[in-house]
Amino acid sequence: MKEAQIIKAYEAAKERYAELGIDTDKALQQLQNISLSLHCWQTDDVTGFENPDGQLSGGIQATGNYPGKARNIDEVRQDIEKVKTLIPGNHRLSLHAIYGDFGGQKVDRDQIEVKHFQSWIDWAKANNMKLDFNSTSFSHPKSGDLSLSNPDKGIRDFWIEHTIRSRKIAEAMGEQLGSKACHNLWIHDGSKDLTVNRYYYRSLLKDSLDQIFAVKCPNVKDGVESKVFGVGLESFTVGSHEFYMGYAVQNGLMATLDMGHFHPTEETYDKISSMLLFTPEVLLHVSRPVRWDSDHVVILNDSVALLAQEIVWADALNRVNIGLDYFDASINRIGAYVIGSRATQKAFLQALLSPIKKLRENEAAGKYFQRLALLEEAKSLPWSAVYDYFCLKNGTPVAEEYISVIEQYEKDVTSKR
Ligand code: RNT
Ligand code: ZN
Repeated sequence: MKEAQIIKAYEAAKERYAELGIDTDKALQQLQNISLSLHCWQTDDVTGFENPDGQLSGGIQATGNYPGKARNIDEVRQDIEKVKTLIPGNHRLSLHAIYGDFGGQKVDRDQIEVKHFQSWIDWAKANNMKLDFNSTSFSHPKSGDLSLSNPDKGIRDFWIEHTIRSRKIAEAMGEQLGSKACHNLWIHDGSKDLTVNRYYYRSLLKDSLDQIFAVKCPNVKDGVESKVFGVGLESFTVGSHEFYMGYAVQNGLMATLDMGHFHPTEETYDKISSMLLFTPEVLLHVSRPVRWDSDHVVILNDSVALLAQEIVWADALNRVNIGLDYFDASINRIGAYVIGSRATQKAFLQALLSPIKKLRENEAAGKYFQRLALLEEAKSLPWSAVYDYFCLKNGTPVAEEYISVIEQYEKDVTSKR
C-alpha cells in the first residue's frame, strides 16, 4: 500500500469516527501503550534448551513439523528480533524456565539461578524489551501426573524449590529492567481417571503454594493459571478455576485466564469484571482453542474481540497483563507470531474505537434495539484504516505486506536450519 493512500484512508476514517464522537488519535495513543507479552515458546514448539530431543509432556501438545524451528538460544533470539520488526508498538517477552542460557551444562530445575538468565536480561535491555517468566513443571522425569500436589514430599519439595527459584529469576528481571515481571505458575497436575482424593490433592497444592508465595518478590506480579483438563488427564485437574480463583483472592494474586482453559461454550470475557473486583490485576493467555485446548494461532474472532471490549469498557487496561499462549508447529512460526499479535492488537483497537458512550446512553434509556444496532454497525466502521495507519506510523509493514517479509526471512534464514 502506498503511504499517501494509507494516510488518505486514515483521514476519512478519522472523520467518520468523529461523527460518532470518537477520537481516533487518542485510540492510537492508547494502542501504542498496550504491550503484548510474546511467548518465547512459539519459536520452537515448547522445546527449550534442556534437552532438544525431549518429549513435550504435561497434557499439552504441539502438532506439526514445519521446517525451520529455532534450535538454540541464538536462533530463538534471532526469530524474536525479526518478529519485533513486524509488530507495531513495544512488546515484552515471556520466557519459560527451560529457556535458560545453560551453556551446554545439565542444570536441573531445582538448580536454576539468575545467572542462567542474565544473558536474556542483557539481551532484553539491548533490545528495549521487558521480560516475564514462567516456572516449568512439564517435560521432566519428575513431572508425572502430579508435581506440586504430589503425595511424595520429595517430589513436592523439588517443585517448590523450582518455583521459588523461578520467582527469584522473575524478580531479577523485574528489578534490572525496571518493570515488574509477571510470573505465571501453571502446573498440569491431574488424573486420567476418577480419583477419590480430590480434597487431599488440592490441600497439598495449597500448602505448596503457601510455601512458594511466602518468599516475597516485590518486583514480581504473580499469576496462577487454572485449566479445565489436559490431554491424558481428563478426569481431574488439581488447579481448577475455582481453586486458583479462591487462592488468588485470598492472597492478593492474579488469576491467569487462558482462553483455552474453560468449557467450550464458556467465554473468557465475562470473567474480567468479576475478577477485577476481587483481585488486583489479571494475567491473560490469549489463545485459540479448536475443540480442545489446542493452542491454535490467535485470530480476530469474537472471543478475542469481546475480551478486548470488556477490558476497555471496564477501563481496566492498566490492570490486565496481556500474554499470548499458542504454539502451532504446522505453519511458519514467525508468521504465527505476527498473525496472532496483530489480531490481538486489532481487537483492542476495535474496542478503543467503539461508540461506548452512545451505547451506554441507549442502555440507560432502555433503547435495546438501538444498542444492538449500534453494536452491529460498529463492527464495520473503518477501524482497519486506523490500524494500517498505526503500522505505518510505527514503521512496520502495512496489512499483508508482512507476508513477503516473512517469506524472505524463511528463504534466507529458517529454511537453512
Ligand atoms: C498449558 C498452559 C500453559 C502453557 C505454557 C507453555 O495448558 O496454557 O500456559 O501453554 O506455559
Ligand atoms: Zn496458558
